[in-house]
Amino acid sequence: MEQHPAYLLALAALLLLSSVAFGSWLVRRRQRARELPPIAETAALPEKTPAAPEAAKPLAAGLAKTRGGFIARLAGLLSQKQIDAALLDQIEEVLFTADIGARTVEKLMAAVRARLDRRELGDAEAVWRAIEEESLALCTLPAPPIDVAGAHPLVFLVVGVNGAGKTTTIGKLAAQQRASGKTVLLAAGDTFRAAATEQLEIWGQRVGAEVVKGKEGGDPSAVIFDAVKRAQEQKVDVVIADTAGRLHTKTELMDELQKVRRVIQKADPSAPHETLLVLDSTNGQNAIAQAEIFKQALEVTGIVLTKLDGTAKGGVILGICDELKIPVRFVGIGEQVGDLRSFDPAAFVRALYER
Ligand SMILES: Nc1nc2c(ncn2[C@@H]2O[C@H](COP(=O)(O)OP(=O)(O)OP(=O)(O)O)[C@@H](O)[C@H]2O)c(=O)[nH]1
Ligand SMILES: [Mg+2]
Repeated sequence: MEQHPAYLLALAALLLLSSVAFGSWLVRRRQRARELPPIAETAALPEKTPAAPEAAKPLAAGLAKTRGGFIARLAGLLSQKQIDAALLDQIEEVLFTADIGARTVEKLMAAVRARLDRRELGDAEAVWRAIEEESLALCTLPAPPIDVAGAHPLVFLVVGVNGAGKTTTIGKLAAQQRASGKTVLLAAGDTFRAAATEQLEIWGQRVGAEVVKGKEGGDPSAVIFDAVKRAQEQKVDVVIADTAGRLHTKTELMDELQKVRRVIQKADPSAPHETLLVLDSTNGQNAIAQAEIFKQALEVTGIVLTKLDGTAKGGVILGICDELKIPVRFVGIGEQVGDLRSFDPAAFVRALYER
């Protein structure tokens, strides 16, 4: 019985000590909270980590089908040493099968024949190099670099028929811009096709870019105008606008795209800074015919040639450069985020003809 008071005393002392410790901890915590500035001032939304384009596959790998197609057939022909008229005809035939286009093939062959006449090409190897050089000459067009730093925001308008690869290209392009430290706003200007906006939103989330969207069936010009205005207010570096690839008629589509351009110019008279026409390389010569229609309606400043990985007729790029005289800006060589390459004519031709 005598031990009870001592036990109780110890317990009371323990309680007292812990409440003092808890009290001083509370006081310290309050003091620390007072020293910190309010959350709103410090906790700016974290910049989303730029989505680094996935491990880049070599350009030559993306061109494997074309290299295995007409390029392999050319190499087969040129493995023979004898250069005569028959061989030149055979070369011409192979080039015709590559979707390069008749006029462009004729131009290319005329240049090769002229060199042969001047006795500049002594053997098959020299003929091969001549074809390569003439190909490079065909796709080297004056193309001032895209001035990402010059315009605020830089506005890309992306056009092309349905399924050409516009939205995918926008996603890849946005990823490139984010990886180089730019902020990007995407404009969901394809209000015609159900699910087009969702597709763009998935890309937006993936690469860390906000998407400005309107109502389904709404006016695409209004959506893109809003996006440019918002980018101006929020000092966003780059706006990339998606558009419909199909309306009820082709004329309607061209009218709509022309209106989009006019309305963008109300937000920024210098925009759009780049109007990119997306062409599907698997459409071959049809891609060139499509491009002519867009070119008549709009001031197209650059071509994006997609799905080069899916065709053996990558020679279409030579026809596109030669017929349209619009610089190819990018090529798509797959469905992954890293599968968009800036078009460098020399690197491209080297990857194509490399043996
Ligand atoms: N293999 C391959 N597929 C591609 C490439 N670019 C786009 N695609 C595919 O092509 C299909 C159509 O691409 P989209 O980006 O939806 O085409 P779109 O022009 O936006 O089509 P609409 O919205 O219908 O006008 C998708 O399945 C893409 O993954 C490419 O470079 N290579
Ligand atoms: Mg689309």
